[in-house]
Amino acid sequence: MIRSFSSREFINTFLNGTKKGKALDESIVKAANEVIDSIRVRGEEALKEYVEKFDGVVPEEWEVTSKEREEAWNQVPESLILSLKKAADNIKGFHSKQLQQSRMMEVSSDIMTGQLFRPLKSVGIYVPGGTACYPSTVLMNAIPAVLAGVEEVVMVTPARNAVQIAPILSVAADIAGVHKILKIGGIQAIAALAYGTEKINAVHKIVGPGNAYVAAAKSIVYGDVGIDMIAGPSEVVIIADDSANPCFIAADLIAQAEHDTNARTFLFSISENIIQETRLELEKQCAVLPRREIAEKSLKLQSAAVKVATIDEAFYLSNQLAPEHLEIQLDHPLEYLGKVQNAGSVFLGHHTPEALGDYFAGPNHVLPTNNTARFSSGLSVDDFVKKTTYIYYSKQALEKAAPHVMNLAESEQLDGHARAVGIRMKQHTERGM
Ligand code: HSO
Ligand code: ZN
Repeated sequence: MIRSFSSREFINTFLNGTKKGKALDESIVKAANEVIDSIRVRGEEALKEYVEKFDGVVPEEWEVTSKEREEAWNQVPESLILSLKKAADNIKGFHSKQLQQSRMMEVSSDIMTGQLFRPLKSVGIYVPGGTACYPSTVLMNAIPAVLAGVEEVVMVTPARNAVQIAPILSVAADIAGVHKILKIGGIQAIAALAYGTEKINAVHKIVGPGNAYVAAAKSIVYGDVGIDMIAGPSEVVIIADDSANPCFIAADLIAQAEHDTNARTFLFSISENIIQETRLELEKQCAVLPRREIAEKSLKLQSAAVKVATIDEAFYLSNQLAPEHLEIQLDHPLEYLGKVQNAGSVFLGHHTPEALGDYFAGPNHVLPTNNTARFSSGLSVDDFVKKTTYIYYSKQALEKAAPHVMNLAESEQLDGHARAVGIRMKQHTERGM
């Protein structure tokens, strides 16, 4: 069920032709544009129309009340609440180390330059309802925003029959510190967050995963508000040699494949034996998997095993692909970190399955997909802060810099710029300073 490819075949099949254009379907973009334009222009009235059209019922109020949020706690098992809290602690611990202080880079009585770090004022977090209703995603998106100091973190998620959102999502939102939850999903939710309505405040950035409609909507509103990324299907690369356990490899490939039929799973190994045994294990483990159909389809269509000649070749392929997740199932895995150029997140050794990072270890599970780890990174506190630079020069410092600034301005034929400096020099001399 996992097909074999040579390195060259792998690159031709999985790398060439996976560009973003393909991700957004034209008819979906058209539909999204229509909904967004209506809500932007007509506000609440249009929002209600679309919620009714797509979800059947309009909630009485968009916002989940504090009473509803309290009640949700009684509907989630204690043990699950404990696990969510432990995960949240780890995620907070990891992300709090990403916080940066505003800083002066150069300080003298003459010259100061520096950077101010300021949180975004308001952020929207999209959380899918339906089958991909993941409390872990609430934690991963909201915790860095709250830590960054965002004043208003608003989560949007569709309600079942316009009544209740999934209690586990509400509890996760409380644990993460989400300020407001709105019962809206789909394109409508993105439009309402981006442009606001009479009852909903517009936010400055929208993050979080969603289906093709949500992805199209995010790409349309981008520019008027910030967005995190347009996520493609989830991916994992596993690099393994004979020290690896084929049961573990197969389990991790399946964990990825069960996400959806487009999820992509790759095994690069110097050992033909490991590839063969992993294949057998995949059959065995899929047979007893509740999401067997999804996983098998994904494994059949979107997976590859590549027998490589050397470990370096495995890393070469992985760096070309820039996978969202990279598992290094080799002994002494830390020694290989230096070979990683492009990857969203790396899982080291035989006892660090991706699932550990998806839920619990602390680093974010919102990661760049579809070859974008060549130039971008997973979600972090940085996504929720702006950096404003500042400069101070004294008279004397400006005097020293003036000839250079004026030279550069004149070379660009921007006399106004040169004069803005020159006029100050003149005043210095006229006033005898
Ligand atoms: N593997 C997904 C995250 C996730 N897994 C959520 C389980 N729940 C993308 O990194
Ligand atoms: Zn996962």
